[in-house]
This record gives sequence, C-alpha cells and structure tokens, in this order.
Amino acid sequence: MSLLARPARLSTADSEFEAQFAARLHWSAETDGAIELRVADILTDVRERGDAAVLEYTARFDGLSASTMADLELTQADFKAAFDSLPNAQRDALQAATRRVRSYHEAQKKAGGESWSYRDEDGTLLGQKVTPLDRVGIYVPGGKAAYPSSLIMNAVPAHVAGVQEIIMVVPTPVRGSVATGGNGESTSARGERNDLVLAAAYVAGVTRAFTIGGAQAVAALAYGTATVPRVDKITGPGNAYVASAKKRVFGTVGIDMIAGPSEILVLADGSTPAEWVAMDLFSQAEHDELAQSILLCPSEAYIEAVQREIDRLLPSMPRAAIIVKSLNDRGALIHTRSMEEACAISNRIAPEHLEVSSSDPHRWEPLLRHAGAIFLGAYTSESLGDYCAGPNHVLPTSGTARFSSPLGVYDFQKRSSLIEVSSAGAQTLGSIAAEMAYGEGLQAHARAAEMRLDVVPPMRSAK
Ligand code: HSO
Ligand code: ZN
Repeated sequence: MSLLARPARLSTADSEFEAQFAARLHWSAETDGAIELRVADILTDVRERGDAAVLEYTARFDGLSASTMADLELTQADFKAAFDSLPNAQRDALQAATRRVRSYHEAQKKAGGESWSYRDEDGTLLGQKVTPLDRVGIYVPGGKAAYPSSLIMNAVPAHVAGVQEIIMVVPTPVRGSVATGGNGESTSARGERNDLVLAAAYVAGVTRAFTIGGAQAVAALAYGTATVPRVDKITGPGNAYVASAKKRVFGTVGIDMIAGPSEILVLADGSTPAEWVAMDLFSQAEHDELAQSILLCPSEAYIEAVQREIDRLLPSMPRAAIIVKSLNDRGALIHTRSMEEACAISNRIAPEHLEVSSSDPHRWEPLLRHAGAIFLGAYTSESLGDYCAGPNHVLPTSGTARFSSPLGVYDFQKRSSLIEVSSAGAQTLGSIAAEMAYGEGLQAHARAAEMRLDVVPPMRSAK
C-alpha cells in the first residue's frame, strides 16, 4: 500500500465546497441485518439458558473452553497480581491518571450531582434526590482495542457516583492462563495477555470481572445468569455485535452512547508548530481506518506546512497503514476565509474532539458550541485528554455532540422527585388538581385532592 497520506484539500471559497464537504462528512453507521439477526438469537438463548449458553458461545467465538462460569471469573487477586507485575513507571502512570480523572469527576459531582430541595410559600417541600445506580456492567473490547484508559474512563465516574458494584467483561483472555476445566490448557495462545487492563481494573475499583465478550456478555449482564449478576446499566465500547446487543437490551437496562469511530478537528490560526498539529491528526487517525481527522485553517501556507509534516512524520509511524487509509478516505485540510468561518464550520461538524490550536484560544472558544471536548491552546494535545488530563474520553461522535455530552458521573446516577405537601399546600394544590382531574374525567384523582381540603366539596359528576 502507498504510504502517501493526502487528506482531501477543500476551500470554502470554492464553488464546489458544499458538495465536497458533504461527501467527506458522510458516514454510514447502518448495522448489518445479518448481525442483527445473529445477535437477537444469542440474546434469547442467553436469556433462556443462562450460563450454559454463555459458556458455549465463549468456547465457539473466543476459543475459550471452560466447564463452569466460575472458571471465567477473574478475582481481585488477579487484578492485584497484574498490577504488581507492571514496571514501576506504568504503575505510577495508571495511578496518576486515575487520580486526576477521579478529581475531575468529583468536581463534576459537586457541581451538579447532588440532591436539592426548597419549600414554597405554603411550606410544601419540593426537591430532587440523587442516587447512584446499584450495579453497572462495563464492556472492555478484546484484542488491540482493550484500552486500559477506557476502562478507567468508565469505571471512575461510576465509582465517584457511588455505584456499589462494577462488573467488567472482557472477551480475550486477559491473563496467561485460565482454569479450563482441568485440561490445563493455557489460553495465552488465543489472545494477548493484557495485564494493563487488569491493573487498570485494580486502580479504578472494578468489583468483579469475567472473561466473556460479544453479544453473549451483553446478554449475561442485561438479564443476569446464575453466575453473572444482572446490572442496571451497561457502558463501554465494542464491535458491531456488542453495539447491536446494547441497542436491543436498552429498556431492560440503561446503556451509554453507541460510539462511532474517533474524530479530531483542529482549528488552527497557524501559530502552533505544524508538526504538533500533524501528529495530533495522526493520533486519532491511528485508532481506526474509519477515524476522521480534519484541519480548519485560514492560512494556505500553514496547511501546506502541515501536509509537509504529515509526509515527513508518517514513515516513522508503526500504524502508518491505518493512518493513511483514515486520512485518505475521511481526512480533510480545509482552507477557510477566516477563523470565524472556521468556527462556524466546526459547529456544523460537531466533532468529538476539537483542538483550538491558536495563540488566543479564548477569543474563539465563545464561538464554539458543539463539540464533545474542547482543547484550548497549542500545548493541549488531544492525547493528554485521552489519558490523564481529567475529563472523560468517552465522548459523543458522529455529530451527536449537538445533543449529547461526555460520559460522566451523571450517567451513573438517577434522580427521584421529592414532594412533601403541607396542610396549607393541600388547600392550594387541592382545588387546582381537582379542577384539572374533573376536566380529564378522572373522579378518583379529583376526590383524592378534595378530601384533603378543609372544607370538602360534594363530588362532582363526570362531564
Ligand atoms: N481517543 C479515544 C480514546 C482513546 N485514545 C483510548 C487512546 N486510548 C476516544 O475517541
Ligand atoms: Zn485516542
């Protein structure tokens, strides 16, 4: 494959701009009908047969044969052993990142995640009580996409919210060997040993974990089996099977967003070293061939400089093949007439990650309305946000930042309304409620309100 990365060159001054822009942004997220059918069958099967079905699918799809689900459970001792096996630098990084992510989410909880109430003029109490979910499931994808950072980003807000039980599922065998019903066969040949994921489970406070994955793991979490406890919400990224399963179990349990490929949009005024911007574009492109990296800039010369840096840096990238495909198929370097216009286009894209690579980022920030996360200034590489700045890296993709928010403490909490009506309040509210209830033809509602009035009127007849 060619190692030339040539993102599309667009210019807002060009009469073809709108058509080219629409073509670049177009992305089809349609799920394959065959996958949907397979997933529906797996969900039904796990719901009916529980552990036995999960064990069968795990043997068939993951090549991991175990005679009981207990053999697929990882323990706190496994988490700790994995953590202890890491080099000091890795342990320190995991802990430092977790600490920072925790502080950020604690601030988030303080700012908007607490219960509140007030009394009206009758002394009636009105409020909202915030409670954490009891138990959540976190899906960690297998193979190369088993990112410890994503586990931290899912588990920490749950923990900060006060969730008591955090159940992790991860499909690929994540330790050197698991018990396999006595045949002693090691599973390490089937997947990468990923001590980092287990170590992240240790620092992030995961309660229990199972080496299961796919639609069968989602089903086990949603319905519960004899071994896997039924959760209230499932979060975490996964492949098409996992996404389809999460959509189907929604309603039985809560789910987080369905994440699309990563996106980065860099809004540059030309003051940041071009190689920094080129590498930032690579950083999301390297995730996935479908990832999208876009540069918006009013200086043609700077766009040229970034393209030169792309050419210079690419050969040193181990994931060059993925980067090239992503940049060539979905990337764009867009020349705008001004920074204001660049901001307006950014709002139309509503990117997952938005870097304002400018010497005066606060001048542009007020113009930016739709983005999962906004990174201000030349030093704020998106990559720092992926790991350790503090905010969550699970963000709305595919333009959904127009109406949704980063994963947060609020996703692991729910609210109950609180009402305590005083006797004076019963007078005020009783006549209003009764009037409306008679209007709706609901006599019992009306009487329940009227019976609490000091002077109980005779019951009216239905209209
Ligand atoms: N940028 C990804 C998250 C991630 N990056 C994990 C590195 N590891 C979310 O779009
Ligand atoms: Zn990333």
